[in-house]
Order: sequence, then structure tokens, then C-alpha cells
Amino acid sequence: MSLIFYAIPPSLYAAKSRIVMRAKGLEWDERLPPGGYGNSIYKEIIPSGTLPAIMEDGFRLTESEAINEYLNETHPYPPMLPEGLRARATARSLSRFHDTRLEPVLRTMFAHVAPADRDADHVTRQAELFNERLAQLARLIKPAPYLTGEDLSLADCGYPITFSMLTRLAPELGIKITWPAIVSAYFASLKEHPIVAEELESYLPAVDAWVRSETE
Ligand SMILES: N[C@@H](CCC(=O)N[C@@H](CS)C(=O)NCC(=O)O)C(=O)O
Repeated sequence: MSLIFYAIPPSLYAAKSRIVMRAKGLEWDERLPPGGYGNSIYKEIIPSGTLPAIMEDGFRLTESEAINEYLNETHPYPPMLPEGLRARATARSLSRFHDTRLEPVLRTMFAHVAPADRDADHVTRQAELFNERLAQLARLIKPAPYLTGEDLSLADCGYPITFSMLTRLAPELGIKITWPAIVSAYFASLKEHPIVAEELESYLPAVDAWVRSETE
């Protein structure tokens, strides 16, 4: 198996790239970063020390967005970007919204999952910001039922993971999420997609284990 995939089970961005590998019908050799990510042993293999990362015939690549674009070009079927220059640009923009606007807000709450480490005011502020970002997303999208139409595209891959993580963390953190109807319907469609469902089936237990390790 020539495609090596470095990941840890609860990594959001690893799950985002796994959706593409599954959609393309790929096989991969998934490995934990030796010594943990950020560790010097791992940095000898992947200089940034970050996850996810792929290695294929000596070619190394990090950043889920770049990985997903690369896999979409090296394995063109099924295509995961729409036809049309502007449609593709929009798909990339929506994926960037996930990576730069939505998920990073959720991430700021990870260090507060353990009750002993929680700053409740910080969590409340970040939950409000997350709700603002969801409202912003609702203004940006017209799912049909996916972001670029009937087929799952690169634009969609981050959202089911972040939404699922949020759903799992909200009761732990005691936050109220205001789901705009359009986003809620989009999340429901994502969960029904067989490829997304397959990834969530293995990803959610990993998230659960991580949450339990923080809270028990
Ligand atoms: N922009 C990156 C974000 C990935 C990310 O945040 N990875 C975390 C693990 S889930 C990481 O590598 N953290 C270590 C670090 O930032 O040094 C991507 O899309 O791949």
C-alpha cells in the first residue's frame, strides 16, 4: 500500500481527509505519528509535525485542504469539485470558511472540555461566536442537498466532522447551539450520505473516548 496517512483517531482534519479517501475508494496505511505529533521523531518524517499528513512514494504533504485537492487530482473519479470555474472557486471558498472561520472557534473550546480546566466565560463567549459563524454560514449556502449540488464535494468534507464534534461537546460544555434551519437540514443530509456515515461510524467512538478521557 503506497499511501501512508498520518493521523490520530479524534483529529477533525484527519477525518475530513478520510472522507475523500473513502469517496475515492482508496486504501491507505494509517499510522499514528511516532512519538506523537510535534515530536522530533515525527518531524523527521513530516517537518511541520502536524496532522493529517500523507506520504506517497516519498512525496510528503500536509494540510487537509492540499491533501484533498491532491487526492482529487490523482484520483479523478468520482470528481469532487463541480464543473465550471466559478462553481469550483465557490466550493473552495466554502471549504475555507469551514477551515478558517468555523472549526477554529470550536477548537478554542477543546482545552475547556475537562471541567477542572474550564473557563466558563470563555466557553460562553466562544459559543456565541460559533453561533454567529453558523448564522453567517446559513447566509452563504444553498445546499441541494450538498454544497455544490447532488454529489458530495471537497466543499462538504469538513462540515459533518465539525458539526458532529460540536454536537458531542455542547452538553459537556453546557453550551446552547443555535442551528439555523438550513444548516440543520444540511447536517442531516450529510449524515445520510453513505461515505460520511462510514467515516462517522469510526470517528464518533474516537471522539467519545477522547471526551471521556477529559471528563472522567
Ligand atoms: N490547517 C490544518 C489543521 C490541522 C490541525 O489543526 N492539526 C492538529 C491536529 S488535529 C495539529 O497538527 N496540531 C499540531 C500543531 O498545530 O502543531 C489542516 O487543515 O490540516
